[in-house]
Amino acid sequence: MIEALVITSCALVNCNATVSNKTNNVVFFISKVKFDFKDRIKYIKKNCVSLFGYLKSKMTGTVYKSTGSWYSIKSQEGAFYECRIKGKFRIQGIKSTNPLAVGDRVDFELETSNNTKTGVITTIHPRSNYIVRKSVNLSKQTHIIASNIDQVFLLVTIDNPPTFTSFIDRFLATTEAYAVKAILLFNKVDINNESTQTIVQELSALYESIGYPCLSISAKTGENIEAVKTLMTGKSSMFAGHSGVGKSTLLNAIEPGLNIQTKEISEQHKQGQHTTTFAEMFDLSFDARIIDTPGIKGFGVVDMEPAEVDQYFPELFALKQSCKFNNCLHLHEPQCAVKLALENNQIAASRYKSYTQILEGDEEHYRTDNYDTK
Ligand SMILES: Nc1nc2c(ncn2[C@@H]2O[C@H](COP(=O)(O)OP(=O)(O)OP(=O)(O)O)[C@@H](O)[C@H]2O)c(=O)[nH]1
Ligand SMILES: [Mg+2]
Ligand SMILES: [Zn+2]
Repeated sequence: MIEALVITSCALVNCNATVSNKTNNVVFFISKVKFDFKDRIKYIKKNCVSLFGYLKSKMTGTVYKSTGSWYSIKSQEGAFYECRIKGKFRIQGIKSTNPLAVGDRVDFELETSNNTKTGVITTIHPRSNYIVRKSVNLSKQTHIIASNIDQVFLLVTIDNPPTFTSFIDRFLATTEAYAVKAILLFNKVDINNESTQTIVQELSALYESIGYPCLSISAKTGENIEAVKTLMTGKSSMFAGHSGVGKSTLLNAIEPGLNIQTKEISEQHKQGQHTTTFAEMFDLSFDARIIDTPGIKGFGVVDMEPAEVDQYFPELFALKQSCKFNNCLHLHEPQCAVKLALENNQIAASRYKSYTQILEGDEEHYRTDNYDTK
């Protein structure tokens, strides 16, 4: 008889059957077991095979793509698996049309049927942040565009298609609310004329002054693409913006091997054609991850109380402490520092207008607005 130290799992010692049910809590301990040599080898073999088989089938990964009920998940080891959610799967506190979003970290278990390995997602890890879009139609449903991102690039074009300040401001208010860093990329500068170039300059000056970095780029000619790559390095980013602003074209310019589908904007409507239909994450060759997203039409702001909206307009919020009333909404209150700054052209009329539109829940008219950077 030999006294041996065997590393095993308590669940395995008791009964193998319990392991498959008890998915999460494998407790390791070192037990003193007395065996003769042969039994010991058998015991170790049997238990190690089951233990490693069990551990192997339980994996952690990141959602790279979601197409309806299937999710492409990249495991920590770098392999892709098609996975689905079994049964009811709800995340507390979020009512969204999609329970899982690109960027989510999940645990999943592998199953083999008909010689193909697919996964069943069992757990979602807490999100560090996420970007939500609320539909502006009657349903008012919310959709999580992406999660666990370091920064979002909002692509803006002036008239091919037009991106208005009300849309930009709604988007930026959401990034503020969800604590995601935002950068503005004014794309298609190669086709700017004098007047659209002036608008780009004015908008850049405005948003830079508030604290949002701005870059003028051309995905077509490559202008400033290296600068975008520098900002992306070492980070997980997302490209957002209306359909047709050039999100996928920019991604192809950054990483030509990807060959993502792009399409001309419609001549007649000057709108994109919703070419990208699912958000998808890509690993790039220079230590960066990017999520390409479908074009956003309207952008409803999610669940903001009137009293908190000014928190998501940094330059307005900075003035709030000088307002006479500490619960000032900056509408008709006396001695309001925001209104005073507006009269003195210290804050932009377009920003104040976007603020009041959000405050009043006006989600119908903001898309028809024109540029007004004064
Ligand atoms: N002139 C010019 N055209 C560009 C530029 N970037 C993109 N485009 C064109 O704009 C059109 C739309 O580009 P996409 O990359 O498909 O736009 P998208 O933002 O991915 O659109 P969705 O997938 O529908 O959301 C294509 O015809 C591109 O060639 C640019 O910098 N300059
Ligand atoms: Mg696209
Ligand atoms: Zn005020």
